[in-house]
Amino acid sequence: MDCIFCAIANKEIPSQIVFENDNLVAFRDLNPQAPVHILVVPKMHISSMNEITSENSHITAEIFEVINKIAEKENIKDSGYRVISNCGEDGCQSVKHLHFHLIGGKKLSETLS
Ligand code: IU
Repeated sequence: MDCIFCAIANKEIPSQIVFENDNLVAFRDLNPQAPVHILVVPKMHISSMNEITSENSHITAEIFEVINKIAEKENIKDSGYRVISNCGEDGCQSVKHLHFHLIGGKKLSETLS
């Protein structure tokens, strides 16, 4: 299976990693939409939010534990930030490996759609 985020997680493709542990990796988005734009992804291939199950949901929980630590490191914890996971076609998910966008460092738009 060809998956770009699996390749990034396995260090087959270089990226700017800001955090990593056994289960997940966080790296800077190649096309940042804000001063801070980091993608947090499970190392295990999970295609999207639709594939979160009771067997793998501990990794998603861990991702959310780590997100606020990264926000602190990036100095956006107090000012605030947004976490987004696009899912499927209408959600405009372009990479079919579960990922959470951590976006901040500026006042974000009030509209989500
Ligand atoms: P999306 O939610 O699937 O649309 O987001 C995919 C993101 O992955 C998007 O913001 C891209 O800029 C980003 N990205 C990346 O950082 N590095 C890559 O090699 C590829 C996409 I392909």
